[in-house]
Amino acid sequence: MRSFSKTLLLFSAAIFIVWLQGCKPKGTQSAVSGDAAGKVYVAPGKYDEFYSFVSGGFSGQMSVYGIPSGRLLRVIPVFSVDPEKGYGYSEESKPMLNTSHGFVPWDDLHHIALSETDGIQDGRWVFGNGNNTPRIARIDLKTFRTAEIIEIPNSGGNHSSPFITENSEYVVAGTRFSIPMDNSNGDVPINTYKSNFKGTVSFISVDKTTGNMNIAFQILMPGVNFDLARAGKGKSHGWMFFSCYNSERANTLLEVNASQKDKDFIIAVNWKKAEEYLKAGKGRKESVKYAHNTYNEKTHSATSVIEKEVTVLDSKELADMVYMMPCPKSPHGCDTDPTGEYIVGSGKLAAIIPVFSFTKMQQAIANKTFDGEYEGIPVLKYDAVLHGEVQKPGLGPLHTEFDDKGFAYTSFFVSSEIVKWNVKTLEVVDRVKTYYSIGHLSVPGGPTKKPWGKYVIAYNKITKDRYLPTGPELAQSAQLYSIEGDKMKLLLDFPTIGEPHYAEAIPAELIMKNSQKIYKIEENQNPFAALGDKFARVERKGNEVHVYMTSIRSHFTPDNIEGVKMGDVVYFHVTNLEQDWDVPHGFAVKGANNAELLIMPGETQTLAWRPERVGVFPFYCTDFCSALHQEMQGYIRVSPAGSNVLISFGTGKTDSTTVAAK
Ligand code: K7E
Ligand code: CUA
Repeated sequence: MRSFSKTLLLFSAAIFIVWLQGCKPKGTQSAVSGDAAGKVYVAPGKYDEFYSFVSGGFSGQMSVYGIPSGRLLRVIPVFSVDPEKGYGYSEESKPMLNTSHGFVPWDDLHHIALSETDGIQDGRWVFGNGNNTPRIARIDLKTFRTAEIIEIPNSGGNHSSPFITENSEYVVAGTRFSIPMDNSNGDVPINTYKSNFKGTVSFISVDKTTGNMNIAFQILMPGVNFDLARAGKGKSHGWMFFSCYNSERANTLLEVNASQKDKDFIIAVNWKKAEEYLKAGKGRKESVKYAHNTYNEKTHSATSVIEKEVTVLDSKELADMVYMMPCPKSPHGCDTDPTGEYIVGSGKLAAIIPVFSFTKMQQAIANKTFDGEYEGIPVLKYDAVLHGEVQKPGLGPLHTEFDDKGFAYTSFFVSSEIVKWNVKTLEVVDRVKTYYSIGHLSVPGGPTKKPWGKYVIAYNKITKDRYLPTGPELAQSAQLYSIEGDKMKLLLDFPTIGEPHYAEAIPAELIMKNSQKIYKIEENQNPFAALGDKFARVERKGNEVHVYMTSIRSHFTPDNIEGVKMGDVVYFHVTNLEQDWDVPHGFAVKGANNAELLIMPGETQTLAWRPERVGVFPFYCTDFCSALHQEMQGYIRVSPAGSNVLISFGTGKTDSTTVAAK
């Protein structure tokens, strides 16, 4: 009886949905079943089950969402300046964006890699790539702040990056554009591509304790375009797999000229072998130039060092290190399953999905089952390394993630769907529509040895009618599906920031327990810190005026400053004396050609200001910090050059307002 009325209810709900769709603009579909809301509802005051780290694409940042609610928790500034947090504006953070090209305040962040121990996400760090000016960033998940950025030399467009090995031994980066190498004469005709342009893949080591990155070695590769990659795991640990396109090595109109051959390659790199060659001194030291920037948690300051050398191993000269597996056609995603046995290549223009077998690949290498070579690198016979092909999966496969039950989920851009298939039998078992034109997809833990499963999230490229219109540009659209049952179920749409490509989700408990609440004031080693109101002062050094300022609810010390003259550079070194969680103070001054500072409890940050006119300039706290936040303000007086107004400063002095400096 109960089930009958339930069926009736579902039936009438279905009619209602059909009726609803009829009223919607063409193309808009909901297809959500009745219990979806309950599945994504996280009650006020409750936490989400997963953090999802989402790349910001052309925003250059990373954003953090709670899953299943789809609530935006934070935007982490990485490669782009962020005035909200003073990132790239404060003197302390500017060096983070230094490169061999100078200060580059923007990038294009596509891929996320969470650190792993034994192939399982460990919640320590998250890495992201800068696609434009080749860089990799490491974000510390204690603070959700960018801790390190390393530039990649011999690279043009760091797309195939960062992909991480199962114990975070390396994050790996393949160049999207092949280019003349940095130490060669770069001034060559572009149509000499085939002779002068080369590719590289870089192995950046990650220190087990500190996370610090270093370029361990680069492998010189044929001049193709590297697209994506995945590390082997389990039995294939020690190998890295890269997809590449443009095996035609075209340098113009790639749309046509790089789509000639019906197969490109998955390139398999034996990095354990590369390590042996490196140890045996087979690497070539090459002079290059790249920036290596680190943020020091004690001084709250970044430093940038220009490094001058990199070790290169040549794939042509060193045997048994690199092999090519033919892969139809212009592969994009290259993904390894949780066991490490299967390697999935997703050819954007292919009608099938090829799945390669690591065991067969090992046999083919042992038996030298080659199909000639490509630029000096052995090409393995397609049939010899193939586990099988997924037949009629959909149109335009891009990326594949895995669950904990032996299933793969592949995104299809052209046919706008996620297709679920059995990794062993290659049978398609389910498909759902995405709205619209999905790019990457993400299963929590999906790229690791231990997928957490439960959901798959679609990151769609086209939004059209999913949200209220907001002029010519619409919010990017992500969609959450349940994968707990046999059939995938759409639960939620949520808007995202920038243009997300990849994202990785991880159980919240692996991160939240380590989350830092404040910076301890007694550990503050910023050379410009004022560790108490009594240390607040203003000092002139030639035409530099250094204001050592403190902030605490609800005043600045000093809040009246005089004696600045035209031609001076004023450095406001603001120390936030608070030691409570979630009490940042902001700092902004009228007319500054700069952003605000947002200073965390116990931290010191510096704003440089070059006054361009005489007058009295207000400054104030930008972050609503107490009932008297609006009172948290002050004045700085700027006199003409050559004026005889002495430096003086104070807070709460009502007679002459200020105290003259010695
Ligand atoms: Cu958008 Cu990984 Cu750059 Cu595919 S990539 S979608
Ligand atoms: Cu401090 Cu508002």
